[in-house]
Amino acid sequence: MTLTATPVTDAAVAAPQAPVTVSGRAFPTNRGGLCKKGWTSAELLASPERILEPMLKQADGSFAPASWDDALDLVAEKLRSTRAEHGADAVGVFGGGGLTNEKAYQLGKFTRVALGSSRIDYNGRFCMSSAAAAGNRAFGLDRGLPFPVDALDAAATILILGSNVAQTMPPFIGHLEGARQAGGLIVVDPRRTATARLTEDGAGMHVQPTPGSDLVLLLGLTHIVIADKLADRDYLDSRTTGFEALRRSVSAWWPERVQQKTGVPVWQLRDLARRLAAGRASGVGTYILTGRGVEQHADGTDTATAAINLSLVLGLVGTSHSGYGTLTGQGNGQGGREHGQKCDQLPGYRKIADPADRAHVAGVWGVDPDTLPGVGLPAVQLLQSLGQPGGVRTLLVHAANVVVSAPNAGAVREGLAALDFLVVCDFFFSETASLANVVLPVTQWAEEEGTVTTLEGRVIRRRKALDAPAGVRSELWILQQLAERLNAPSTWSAVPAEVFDELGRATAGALADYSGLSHALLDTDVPAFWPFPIGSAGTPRLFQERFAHADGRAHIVAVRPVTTDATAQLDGNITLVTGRLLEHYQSGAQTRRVPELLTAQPAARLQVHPATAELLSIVDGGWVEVANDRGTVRCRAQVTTDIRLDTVFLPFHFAGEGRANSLTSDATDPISGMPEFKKTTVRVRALQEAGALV
Ligand SMILES: Nc1nc2c(c(=O)[nH]1)N[C@H]1C(S)=C(S)[C@@H](COP(=O)(O)OP(=O)(O)OC[C@H]3O[C@@H](n4cnc5c(=O)[nH]c(N)nc54)[C@H](O)[C@@H]3O)O[C@H]1N2
Ligand SMILES: Nc1nc2c(c(=O)[nH]1)N[C@H]1C(S)=C(S)[C@@H](COP(=O)(O)OP(=O)(O)OC[C@H]3O[C@@H](n4cnc5c(=O)[nH]c(N)nc54)[C@H](O)[C@@H]3O)O[C@H]1N2
Ligand SMILES: [Mo]
Repeated sequence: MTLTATPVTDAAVAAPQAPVTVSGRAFPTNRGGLCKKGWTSAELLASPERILEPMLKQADGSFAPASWDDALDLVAEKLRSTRAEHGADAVGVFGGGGLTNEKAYQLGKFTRVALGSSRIDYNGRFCMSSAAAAGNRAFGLDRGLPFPVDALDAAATILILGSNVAQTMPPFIGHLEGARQAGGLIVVDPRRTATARLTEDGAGMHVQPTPGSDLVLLLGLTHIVIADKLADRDYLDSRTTGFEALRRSVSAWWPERVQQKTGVPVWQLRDLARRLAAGRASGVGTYILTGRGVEQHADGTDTATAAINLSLVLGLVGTSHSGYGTLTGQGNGQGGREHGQKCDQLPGYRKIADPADRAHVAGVWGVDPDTLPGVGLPAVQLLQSLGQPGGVRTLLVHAANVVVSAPNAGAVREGLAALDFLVVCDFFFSETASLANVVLPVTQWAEEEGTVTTLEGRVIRRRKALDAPAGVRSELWILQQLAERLNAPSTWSAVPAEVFDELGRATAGALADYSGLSHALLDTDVPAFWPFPIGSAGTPRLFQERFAHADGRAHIVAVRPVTTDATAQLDGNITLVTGRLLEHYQSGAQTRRVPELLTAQPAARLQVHPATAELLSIVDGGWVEVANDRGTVRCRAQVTTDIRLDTVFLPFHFAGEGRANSLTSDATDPISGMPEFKKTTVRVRALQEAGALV
């Protein structure tokens, strides 16, 4: 039997076996492959750094072990007293897209029912929210890929905007092979990434725009498609609304102007537009996919909308051979965003502000709908409120390491320090857990049952493979114990299959309907694509007949760039792009604890173009300082032609002086609340050694 480990890839299916080894399993999303982090994640189960007992912060700042009863009594007491003194919204919860569907669901319920608080949001706000908002706006529904992932295999043309899948989802690149063979893989990234390299040798095209200029690029492509009569007018007439406004809005984005704003040559724009249309016309298929590179901007929702608009003008979405999708991030990036961790959301994508949705869910929970709180604060604003008057004073963190991963992380650290009480559930003393008053050690993926939902909306079962260490507990058990201590209404199961059944009832009739599913059904070979109401066979391809809006049509929403500032400036400022390395996962809380991965990438390095390096007297391997008004990073330089002259790159996996998020801004997209991780203005200077200016 095999075990697919992953907080990392999408396909996570575990079967009993000890000791745990990790191997790939044949599964459509990963084709039996696993990325490097997957192969080593088993090491974390027995890591010597694992927390094995509840830990309480002492007066001198050190941690001492405590019994579960004492720790939970203390936490319940603080939750009660904060609420009594400052009101229910003074208690906040921060969740994560790595949680199973059961845990994500229970966390949302616990916040609304046991705490009576509206203040819950999660790290998926940093991750999936702009594409989700764009999908909702255009299609009335957000499912990462509205088609099965292996549909990509047959496509002649695949356009990937702002994703480095070769390093962030290595098993996925098998699905790009067909397009590569056809010469039709197009990668849009300001860096020459491992994914961009897949387009070499006739396999396709790498387009290298200035960071943050994708919206203009997409408007320009839409302009060419319409001007060159490549638009699918029948499709636009029968399946969409809003085309006229779009046509007018792109009319000003002629190719030469787009070239000037994006740096992408006119010939490439024209070639790209033609290729997209040809793949569609041939019937073989064209897919447009977006990743964090285009979404993590203050205009991320509009940029994702522009990608959708281009897809609609080409007639791709809801056909049997083409489509648009966004690539999921965390282990349960899709399911984690469906079941109530978002501040405006109830399970199944129900809306907490909608009276009918409130009534349905309150009915399942056995509470009066009027007792449910209203809309809370999205993640960045929630973090900004920590310790502030009227803000959150006691915070529970589940599956996020915000001290490293949140934007403007220095301010987040100050906010956490200003809290009355911080509780973190984790397996390790992450940088965030280290600041807590109480750390509660939880089970890891191989030690628990649960479900996750893949980027294609497919629900899969993860099975327990081995027993957890004696002192750790599952999050469902912890929430049950706290609910009991708080005398919360409703019932609180700690059995994942039971929680899943309740989740099914709470989502019945909703957009993300899981009511026809159960753990038992997921044990069979039934491909469980939601919506999966009782009596259904699931929905691998969405939107074939109609979109999810009341009128059944896709809504084209004309968008335009708000700022188109030049990024390379003469005053020494330069644009910082942040993202990922193959060897590390997210805040690095897990992968920095795997010796093999830490040896491969021990510290942050700043990617700089040789010409920029020469101008700034930076040498390869030399120390540099990257700074702005928010903070300073000191690290070594990596001089490489893979990056544009006007851009530098830092991974965000490191803490301390190498923490990229010391520099990023907590400005957010007005629609999605997504922060601008991918474009930050910084000053770069050479240092003679760690700390000393050249
Ligand atoms: N190794 C590894 N794999 C991971 C993760 C990890 O931490 N490490 N995390 C997982 C998670 S949660 C996520 S969300 C996914 C993310 O997966 P990706 O979206 O593939 O990851 P990123 O590296 O954040 O960004 C992708 C690319 O966007 C480019 N980019 C930056 N700015 C722009 C821009 O303005 N325009 C365009 N077109 N491109 C731009 C960057 O150069 C980068 O190569 O990966 C998942 N897989
Ligand atoms: N500059 C910059 N910043 C970014 C990004 C970027 O591209 N650039 N990307 C953003 C994105 S897309 C994301 S998704 C975020 C992610 O960033 P984080 O939220 O920091 O994600 P992780 O590092 O995975 O942190 C998860 C923590 O929870 C623990 N954990 C894992 N599973 C569980 C569980 O089941 N229960 C509990 N209680 N704990 C668990 C892990 O040990 C770890 O400490 O970072 C965002 N930050
Ligand atoms: Mo993510």
